[in-house]
Amino acid sequence: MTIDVREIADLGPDDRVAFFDRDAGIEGVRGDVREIVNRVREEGDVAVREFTSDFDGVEVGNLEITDACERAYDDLEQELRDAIESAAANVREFHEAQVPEDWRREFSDGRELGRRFRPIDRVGVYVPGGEAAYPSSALMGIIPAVVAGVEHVSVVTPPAAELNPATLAAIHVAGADAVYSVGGAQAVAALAYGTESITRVQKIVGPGNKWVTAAKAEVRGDVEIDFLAGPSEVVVVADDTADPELVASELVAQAEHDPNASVVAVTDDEETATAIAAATAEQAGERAREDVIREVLESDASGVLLARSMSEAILFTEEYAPEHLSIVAADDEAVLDRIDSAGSVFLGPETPVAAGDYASGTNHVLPTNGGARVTGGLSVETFVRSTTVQRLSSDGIAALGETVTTLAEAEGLDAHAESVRIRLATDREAEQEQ
Ligand code: HSO
Ligand code: ZN
Repeated sequence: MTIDVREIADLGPDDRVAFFDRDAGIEGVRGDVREIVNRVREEGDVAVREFTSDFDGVEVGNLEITDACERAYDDLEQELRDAIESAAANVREFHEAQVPEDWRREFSDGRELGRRFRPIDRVGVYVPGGEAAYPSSALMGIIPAVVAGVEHVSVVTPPAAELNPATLAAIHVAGADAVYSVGGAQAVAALAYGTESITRVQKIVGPGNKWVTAAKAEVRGDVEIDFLAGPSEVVVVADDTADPELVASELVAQAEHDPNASVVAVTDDEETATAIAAATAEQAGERAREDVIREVLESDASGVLLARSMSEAILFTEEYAPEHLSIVAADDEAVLDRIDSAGSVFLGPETPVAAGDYASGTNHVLPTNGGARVTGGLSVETFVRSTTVQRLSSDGIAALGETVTTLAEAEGLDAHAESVRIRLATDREAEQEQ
């Protein structure tokens, strides 16, 4: 295959839509998903079993498979077990560093204010199965919840004639409390509303296919969700110092996930652009998942872009708001300084996205389709709620009194105003004297 280098300046409106409105493809299944969700909500386990039989072709006995995860761990080959343990340790360490601390401080004029953080009680984590059965995603979804101190972490993962033992083992290592063999929209509905065997949770997180994502959109409101995560994306920003082979390896790597993945390299150097395009085409042909990769590289939403300057490359990237951003440039920190919207950033030639996908410690469950403009990926904060706490001294309420009463009266809420006046020392003394 050959890959064309396109100039950013020449992109037409349709090209821009392809790059900037990356659709998760969920709209087309919303209707079907609504029916599944409603049936599970009304009929519980009966509906879950029926959909599992229809969609997964499996007659599940016991829905709960928590013990099977431990057995899978015990039976797993040593090398894979060590890799899971060592990735889990790094993910745990990075997320432990995020645990927010309660604080209380004296502000001016007698106001003591602070924040307190407490974990959510019950959360559900969707762990994909089937072709995209990723043990790494089990670690990324479950560990932050466990580190946050969530009391009960439920996991759902699609059934199969033979479940992926590494995924089950990773679920065990990550520390899930209960694991259920159910996938798709029916799994999301079961977590959202509860069934006879599956306890209802307060928040559902984790990536899945479009049925799972559409189901998360459907139950949102009745239950919290993290965000709607679609197919993988990467933007590599490169200057003339970048090694085209390394840049190409990043594009090809994320392209192998899914035919709907989006992979883009953007550079201000024509020679680099041409070399990246050639190396990408060549590497694509050498990978086992060549067909998937080819489909991605042939789509309008992927490719190699030539910018007239690094500024233009940076503006493109900011507008794109990629899930993964790799920066391979002489002054990568200066490039990073000018970009605000990216899920996870990888700096320098020695930092492949795959490191974060698996084992460096950062989370790989990240916002796609421009979600990085408004949110980050899964973290400990996903699983905690904050409470504000305050105490006013008598000076504090005295200093604040007039501001509050004036605003309360402007809103026509005189009981609010009175609740302040009743506390004002002067008023109270005056009353006592009467
Ligand atoms: N790049 C994917 C995560 C993943 N990669 C799992 C390999 N396994 C989405 O961030
Ligand atoms: Zn990946």
